[in-house]
Amino acid sequence: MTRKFEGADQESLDLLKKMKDRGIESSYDRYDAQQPQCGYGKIGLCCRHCQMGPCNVDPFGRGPQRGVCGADANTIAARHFVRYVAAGTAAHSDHGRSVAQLLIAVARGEAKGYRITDTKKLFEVAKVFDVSTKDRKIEEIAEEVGEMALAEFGKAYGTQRFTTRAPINRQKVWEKLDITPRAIDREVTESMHRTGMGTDQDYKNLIMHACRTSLADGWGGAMIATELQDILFGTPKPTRGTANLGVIKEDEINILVHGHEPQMSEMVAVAASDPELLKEARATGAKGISIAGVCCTAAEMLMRHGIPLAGHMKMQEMAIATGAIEVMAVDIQCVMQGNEELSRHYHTKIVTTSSKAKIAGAEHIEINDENAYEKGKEIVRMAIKNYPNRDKSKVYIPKGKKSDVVVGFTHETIKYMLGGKFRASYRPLNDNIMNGRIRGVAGVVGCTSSISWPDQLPYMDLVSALIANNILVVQTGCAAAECAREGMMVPEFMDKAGDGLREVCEAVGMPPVLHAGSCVDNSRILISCSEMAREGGLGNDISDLPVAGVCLDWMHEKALAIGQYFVSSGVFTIFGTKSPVAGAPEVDKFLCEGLENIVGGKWAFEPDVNKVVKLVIDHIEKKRDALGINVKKERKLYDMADRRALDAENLKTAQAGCEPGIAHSHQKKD
Ligand code: SF4
Ligand code: MSK
Repeated sequence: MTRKFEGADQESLDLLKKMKDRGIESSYDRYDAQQPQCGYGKIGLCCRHCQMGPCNVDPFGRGPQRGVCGADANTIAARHFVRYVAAGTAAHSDHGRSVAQLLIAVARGEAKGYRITDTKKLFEVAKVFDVSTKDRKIEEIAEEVGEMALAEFGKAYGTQRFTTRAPINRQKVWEKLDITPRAIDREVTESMHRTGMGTDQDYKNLIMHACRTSLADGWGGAMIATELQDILFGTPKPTRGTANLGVIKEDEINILVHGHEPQMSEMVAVAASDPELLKEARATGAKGISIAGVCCTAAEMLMRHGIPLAGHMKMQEMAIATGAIEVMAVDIQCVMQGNEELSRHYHTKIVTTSSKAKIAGAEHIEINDENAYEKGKEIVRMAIKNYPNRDKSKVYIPKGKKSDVVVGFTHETIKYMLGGKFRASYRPLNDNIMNGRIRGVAGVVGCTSSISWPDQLPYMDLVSALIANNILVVQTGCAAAECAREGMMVPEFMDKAGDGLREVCEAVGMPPVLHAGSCVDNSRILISCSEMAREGGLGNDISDLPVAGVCLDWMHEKALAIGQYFVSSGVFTIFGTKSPVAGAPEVDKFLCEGLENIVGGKWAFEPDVNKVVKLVIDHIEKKRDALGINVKKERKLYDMADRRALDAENLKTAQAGCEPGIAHSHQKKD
């Protein structure tokens, strides 16, 4: 494939050009080398779940229509989809499990360097878990909360406790369908069991289990990760920072932290400010030690500490190719194995830190709850020692954009910003949606991938169009990082919003594009949606809200699990690729149409960004119509009878403490 090295994101393109000129392979070269990729696999028609296979089904009807065991296209595609969801759920949830274990260790005084930061959040979670807080020490409460969280993974009976945070009507939908998630490990295990040879062979039954498994992610493992991380490291608040490759410092020792769990990155950041290590750093001639983040670790560090964001998933190679990285410390998920080979062309050391995620050829410094601070120091010292090996002739740090960002818009922040410290509530947001200043809310989340060349900025195009149409955008993960780099996450960007949205942003002083965290933090969006439904005026279930979810450039299984838990929670969710089950039109139709009548949410798969914009707007307007909040007020000359009727209505609504016209919808539903 012929690639152009000029266009949008010139910084990344310049670095890719340098790699190419030096004969260094990138993920884009590997992507090209993989073409044409397996057509069966792309559309969900390849099964290799047993040794009689791999089996393919010919989508054109010219070849086999069943696998050796007799599995048809629907079964094969649905099983393929369920395994995606199960793998994504496992990834988020295993992350959540580590955080629960760390919380217990901290509470027991066994984790040096960590502490409990947000006791308010601890009390909130304790309430959901029925943990008594009366006359108890913080450590006692934290230990029991940690134990309860850990029990969510393997308990023999009962369902996920965080599901009780959903609106009552949503909980009833799940109960009726018997998809309220049970133990997280059970749902993942059952997914693997059902999708093996000779077990579940009814695509609808399989997809309903994908719903339940995904809910064990969003309202289980992922939510545990987010909430317990907030307890340990602090619930993010609006914080300023900078984003893009230009945050890498030419005259300092650069350490990149990459992956997902803040356990490692927090300790490396703490160690980097150790006076003794700073002294050692300066002795090498460097001006200091600089930490920057890549991928979702970047989001965690940026929103809690303002530590700069170097780039999103597909920029990890470009960051190394600046030639100015002494150490890239990684933990879990979204770390390319190609980094190790790439690092050998520079002086960069790749350091793995998790026992679950080693890379052949990379250095391994294992971080656990007990040794994290000491190991963090070891990593920093390794970077200091490596600094003299930097080859200045290979250093190229793009001097282009280095964007300011304001991040940290959790559901708590949104509530406080809109409602004020003493009356924190979603009421103003709901009111502004009802009066039409804000048409609705879109969650634009998820990955970036090496499928799209850097000159494509799909999230930027989408988000720009949505805010221009007065749709408030909430972002997480690498999608958020793309928009952060493009300077869209500052209050000044409100100038690009439609009049209504701009008016609200001006009044509150917030950007029209809100950064809500990493990919595991999509659970924050579920809570925001629940609060909006609970606040009243926008229906009484998440599926009634004028909201939509979008992920354009998805690559990880986690993204599909997130999409499925949004759908299962009642949200219309659009992915910017062809359907991963396109080879089985009945399964595709069930996901994209049938599910709406069952769970209230549905999928769409649409690679054209302009069409995605239209899908979001049309859906939001459809929901507004259904809520009756799109009624255009006609000018009316009131006669006396009309006035008397209006007075009577106003009196009635004043007695109910409500505004005219929205009396019923203002009442809290549960
Ligand atoms: Fe083929 Fe059936 Fe085995 Fe899949 S489970 S590989 S379709 S025989
Ligand atoms: S890192 S899962 S590319 S968002 Fe969370 Fe980014 Fe997607 Fe990985």
